[in-house]
Amino acid sequence: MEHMHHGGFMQGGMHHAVAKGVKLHAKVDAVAHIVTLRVGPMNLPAHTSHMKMPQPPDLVWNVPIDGWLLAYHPKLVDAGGNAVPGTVLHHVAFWNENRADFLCPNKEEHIFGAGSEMTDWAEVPGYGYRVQKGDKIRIETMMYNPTATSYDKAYLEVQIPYADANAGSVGKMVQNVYPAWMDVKSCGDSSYDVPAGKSEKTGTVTVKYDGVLLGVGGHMHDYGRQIVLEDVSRNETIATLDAKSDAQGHLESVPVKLFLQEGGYKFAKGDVLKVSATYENPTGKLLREGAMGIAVGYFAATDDAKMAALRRNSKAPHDMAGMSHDH
Ligand SMILES: [Cu+2]
Repeated sequence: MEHMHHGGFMQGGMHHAVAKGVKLHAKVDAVAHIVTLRVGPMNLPAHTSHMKMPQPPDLVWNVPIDGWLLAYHPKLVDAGGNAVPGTVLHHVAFWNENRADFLCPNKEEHIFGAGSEMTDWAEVPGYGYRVQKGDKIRIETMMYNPTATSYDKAYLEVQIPYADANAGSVGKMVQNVYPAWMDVKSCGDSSYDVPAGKSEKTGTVTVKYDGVLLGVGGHMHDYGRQIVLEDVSRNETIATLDAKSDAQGHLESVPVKLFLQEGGYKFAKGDVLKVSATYENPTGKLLREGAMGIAVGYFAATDDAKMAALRRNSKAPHDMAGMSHDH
């Protein structure tokens, strides 16, 4: 069977050599309640594009706890524990193979992602992502090295604080959240071509559950300028996020807007959300698959029991995304 590129968040249509010897190592600190995932070792020669770089294979983390994942803190280190700059991470994406996305059920639930900007997913006090022991989290990592320095035996480390469901009162206080990826490509593959100059791309997605959006950030690539999220059904702008870039237009960060004080931004089943991404590409050339435009937030459902329907058995095929990537 043709093995497609899964949820297609970032790897659609790309061919890479597979890096040898890259393993996933998971360490659980049951006292501090922190899981540390480590992907490596990876050799990253200077001046190597993501197409030329042999890439780590997809790795699967078997969740060893019943509870909630509360935050994701990514960093890059070498074998001696010294920091390696985030610029060599093209992206990393975590997918729960046991659950479908609540906005785009054709995709798996995409529980964490980061690029060169090394987005830190901070804890939202009182909320967490529910996992069950044995859940399979697939980790897709893509590296590159645009710098003049080669890195030998680099590791991607992600620290994940968690709460234990079986630890009495603590667990009972955590409310379930679901990652909300609102993409200008709607429920398709996220990458698209960005033309020279200023351009805008827009997509819509329909909310299928009542609930609240607790906050929203964004994911864009270089030359990304702005993400706007609107609730078309209510004729309201939910958030306007202006990206921060360096003088060359390389993306540094996209701000996060929180709605916690208002108790979240209310979504009703049937609401149509519109996402727009603006790019200003100064290279004078069309950049093939160079862009993404995604508003990323946390959603809490009014009736959480309904979200159980998104669970899939562990035999869920990788190609559930139903997207046609060319190989
Ligand atoms: Cu991306």
